[in-house]
Amino acid sequence: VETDLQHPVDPAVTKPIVLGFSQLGSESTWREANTSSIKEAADEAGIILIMKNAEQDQKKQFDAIRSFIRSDVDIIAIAPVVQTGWKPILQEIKQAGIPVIILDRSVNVEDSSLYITFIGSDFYEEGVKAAKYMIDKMRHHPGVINIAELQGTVGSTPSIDRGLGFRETIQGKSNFRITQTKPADFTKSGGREIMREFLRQPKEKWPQVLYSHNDDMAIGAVEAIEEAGLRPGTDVVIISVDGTRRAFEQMASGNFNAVVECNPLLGPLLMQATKEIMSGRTLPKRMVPPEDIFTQELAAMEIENRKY
Ligand code: GYE
Repeated sequence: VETDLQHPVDPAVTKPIVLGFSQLGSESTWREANTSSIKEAADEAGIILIMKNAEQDQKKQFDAIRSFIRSDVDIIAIAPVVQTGWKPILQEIKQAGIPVIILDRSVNVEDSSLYITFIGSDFYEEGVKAAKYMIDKMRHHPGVINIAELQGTVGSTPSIDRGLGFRETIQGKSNFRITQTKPADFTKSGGREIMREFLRQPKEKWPQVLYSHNDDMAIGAVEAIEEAGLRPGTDVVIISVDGTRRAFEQMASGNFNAVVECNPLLGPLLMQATKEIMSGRTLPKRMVPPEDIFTQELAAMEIENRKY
């Protein structure tokens, strides 16, 4: 072997890590904050990021992942649009010898060796928090309480688990009834549309509480509620999830009553995990960012602290 004396190999100069990231879409304020956080954190960490937006289409995620495999990235991160159907593609990645991080939403696979770690919130717990707030808030309300629910993307972990945590918490409390529930895809326009649909139904079905799986849909719903001549936050108690600055503004103005926090700023954690995996360290199978619930009382004060 000849050594190149003019260009000796400097062990201190290592190649930057290349991370392929399949982002599921750009449906919400949460998602925008998530995408920016990942871009910024990659920049800061000196990691080369190849990001592809799948626009809510799992097949596009598969295409993106295959392109990452072809260009031989060091590591792949996936924010999965829905939680089923991942086994074959994860096996392809495994065969290519590339480590995988699951981010934000989870995947339903039995073989947990198909990914290194899952970084994301406890959506079930978020549903529990929303229901507990509601039960307390409505404790003096006589009679049956109608609940309308705006679901997120069908088959997505946050929608499934936010629904489940909420339902299991109100189970056995016969005065609480979910009278209207429908997916609105985590979008503001979806929320407006479906809420209008709910309010076209007979008044007996109208909700005293709206539980929305994210802020954007709830903001859309506020418009529909006002159009119907009802006061959001008073005639309809509104509880939503994410905790965006916009949601805090809605709380401060009295339209939303409570917001369960779900943190999108996962970039720094993702980059840290990436570096640790590349340097051969083992990571916990699950990483959950700390999260809170906020109510109207403190909203105005908290607005300026919101980072997304
Ligand atoms: O709550 C919603 C977004 O997967 C946690 O997706 C995320 C959810 C978030 O569109 O706003």
